[in-house]
Amino acid sequence: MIAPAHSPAPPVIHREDYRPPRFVIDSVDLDIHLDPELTQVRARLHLRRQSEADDQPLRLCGEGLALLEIRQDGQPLPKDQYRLEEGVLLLLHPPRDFVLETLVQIRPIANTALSGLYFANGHFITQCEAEGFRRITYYLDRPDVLARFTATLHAEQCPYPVLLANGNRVAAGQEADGWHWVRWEDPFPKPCYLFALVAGDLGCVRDHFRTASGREVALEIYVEAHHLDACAQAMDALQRAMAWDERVYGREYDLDRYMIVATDTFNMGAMENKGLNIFNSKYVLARPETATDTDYQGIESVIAHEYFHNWTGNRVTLRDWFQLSLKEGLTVFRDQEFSADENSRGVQRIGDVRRLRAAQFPEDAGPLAHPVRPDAYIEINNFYTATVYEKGAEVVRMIHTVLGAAAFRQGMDLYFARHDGQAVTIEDFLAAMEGATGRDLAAFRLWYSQAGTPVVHAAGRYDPAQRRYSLTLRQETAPTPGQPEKRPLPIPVRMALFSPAGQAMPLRGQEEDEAGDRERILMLDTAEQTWNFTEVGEPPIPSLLRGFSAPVRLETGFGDAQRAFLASHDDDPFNRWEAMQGLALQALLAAIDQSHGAGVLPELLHGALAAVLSDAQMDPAYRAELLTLPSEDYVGEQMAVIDVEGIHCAREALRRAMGSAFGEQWAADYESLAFPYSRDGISSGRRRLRNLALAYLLASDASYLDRTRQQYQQADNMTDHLAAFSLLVHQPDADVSDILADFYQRWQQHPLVIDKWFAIQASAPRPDTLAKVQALLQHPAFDWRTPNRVRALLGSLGANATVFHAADGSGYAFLAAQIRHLDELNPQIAARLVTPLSRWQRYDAQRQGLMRQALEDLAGKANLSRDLGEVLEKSLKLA
Ligand code: 0A1
Ligand code: ZN
Repeated sequence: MIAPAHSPAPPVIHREDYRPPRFVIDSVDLDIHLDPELTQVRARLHLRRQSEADDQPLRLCGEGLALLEIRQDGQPLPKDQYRLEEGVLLLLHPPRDFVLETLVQIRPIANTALSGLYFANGHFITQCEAEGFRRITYYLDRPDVLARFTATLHAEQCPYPVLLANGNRVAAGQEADGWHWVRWEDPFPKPCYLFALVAGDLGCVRDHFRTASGREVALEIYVEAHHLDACAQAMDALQRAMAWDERVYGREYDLDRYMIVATDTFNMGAMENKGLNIFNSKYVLARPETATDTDYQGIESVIAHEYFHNWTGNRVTLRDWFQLSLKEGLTVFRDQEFSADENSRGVQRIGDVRRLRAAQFPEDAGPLAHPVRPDAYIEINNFYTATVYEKGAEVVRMIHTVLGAAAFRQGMDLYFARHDGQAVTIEDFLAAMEGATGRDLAAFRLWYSQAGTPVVHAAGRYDPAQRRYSLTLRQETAPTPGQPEKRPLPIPVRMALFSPAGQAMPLRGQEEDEAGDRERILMLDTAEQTWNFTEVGEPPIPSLLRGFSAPVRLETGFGDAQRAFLASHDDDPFNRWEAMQGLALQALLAAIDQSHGAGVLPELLHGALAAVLSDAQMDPAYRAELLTLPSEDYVGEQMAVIDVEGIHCAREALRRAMGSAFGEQWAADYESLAFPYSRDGISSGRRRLRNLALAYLLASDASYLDRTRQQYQQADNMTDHLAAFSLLVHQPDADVSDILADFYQRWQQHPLVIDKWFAIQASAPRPDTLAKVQALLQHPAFDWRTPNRVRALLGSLGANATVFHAADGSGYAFLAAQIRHLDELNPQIAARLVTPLSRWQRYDAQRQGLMRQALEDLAGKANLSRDLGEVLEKSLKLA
């Protein structure tokens, strides 16, 4: 009998084990013959040993490669001079300085993991971050090896007229049998994770940008020919991002050509390959008929994000993958600031914080919690997380806050001056900030190494005799896996004090430098600290953590009276919104607690809503934010044990109550906000508010079903069409099969719209949803190999609280079965889909048992991928 094959536990990579590379690669010359079935990659690497004393073998990474030839300085390498091991090509006695030439074969059509070189929808695409290049050729696949790349691509002219790679197109020609070739040369040394190639039949939208120093840069967006009309937003956003980076950071683009390629088959949002960004088509293609306002917004921010990487990520790159947030946190911060400058700063901040709370806070509180700079990983692809991206951006934002914009810019200038062309660490970034400003950021380093979300408790005391107000802030952070003890962090708390009449008071204390400003940043950097404000004539109402100045949970001990006061008087847009959310949250929690269903609006909430509803001067997008209830997930986050049903019922009841209490205002808004379609921010804000009004009307009055159907039929843009569609499909008991069929019929030629069709059905809070999703797996348009489609169906189901958390565990078992299947095809996406199951500690005992059971069943699977294995192991460890 043959013993069951147990693959050895995959190695854990530790940050502390970092060693500089023994060899550098000066240049890489790739010659690639592209064929979906069998692609041949010839690579010439000029390698040089770093140290005279070193005589260790050379280990090159390589996965799934068939080695056909190997030569050293032009001569075939004898078999006893090298060894092929799992994932490694070992050269036993390499010279100090030599050219290694390998020829390997790969099968792009069989690459369903979408890492390395793959073939999908008739195109060749690469994705090399983090470690995909080793699936293309043998290489030192690590970010601190920077080489000059040349790539010559050969392919059949007919299906693949367009051949792209990084840098400058230097030569091209025809070959026998209808083949052609193009050679690309990238003058900037780069790590291999930034290598890219694309081949296919693509059309191109061209424009240009003149840099501040007067260079013309050709801008090219490559899409399938039928999408050429859908690239305007992407092009416009790119030009605005280029101008912004010059204006705000003094950074110009460096090549003569900037290319963007859109593909329907991509694991992530987009990728910043040098001079040749590859994008999920979701973040490029938009027309008013097919893309919502949210889609347009997403395009603007992802286009900017990838563009900004050219300096923060590419010109200055990473020493090792533990430093991932050096490029990601910084670049998210930059794209958030860009969007804030281009749109409404307040609305942007609210959205950024909402995302942080929805994705990062739960991550930080669960079994997958890790610091912004992790200490260990098994599979780096599992660390492209909300913590590395969004919390990383918050840490950069705090540094920006404490230094001020001008000093921060000096720090950035020094960072680029010192490290252009280098592979560096988060420490180098902080040292540049310190070097340029003379400020000490020692304490801030803890934000990079300590996981978990701090809780800040605030308590105020007013002494009328002394005319003094004392504010005490106390912080604590709960243990996270591997970090039982937590230390106090430096937490900048931006604050103001309001008089009972609603005026921000001058702030005076013992320190001389206080000129009586009306806003201050308190630096809480110990476990507990008290600040005294003097000459305070009346008991003030504090506005704390303005603009969400630190990624913490704030416990104020406020009552609804203070919240209602701030909801009407706070001049900080974020805190005003926060106060409104707090009022609604308290109403929901009270209703859940007393199981009374939130059928009546508490008086203070009623008053606050009425004030916002009657304020016609307010920016409609901001107004919509103030009138939107906290999400079910956010309410759940505030509970010791998440009561899925209770939250849903209470929130629906509150929506109904809000609908009927203000029926006339909603109806008036709905009518008066109907404007001809236009793409500007005011118009999209109006659409948002108008669709919110419709949602409240429909929640409280079933006769609005007809009006909703009418909007669905008559809308001239996807925002309004989809809003109505979603309301109809999410009706708990309406028969909407005609609408579902109609929508599919209309949009079947548009994959991005069909993704919405899948997603909205899978997020319906209806008892028949699981059966529906089960059936949709068999739908001809469902495709396991297209990540957007899989996310639309299975990602949405996992986020659909009442269905996924059905008390009988059917949602858990279903999702686990699908993940098991997906892991065979695309481990990265499979591992990501586990997230909702990993949060089992937050539910009641029965659900906990069922969720763990689903995780354990998955963990017992044969041939688990490293990606899924790591996530399951960590999810189950925390017993
Ligand atoms: N660096 C890209 C995101 C990205 C990360 C990993 C990928 O494959 C594993 C692909 C893209 C960004 O931040 O935009
Ligand atoms: Zn990024």
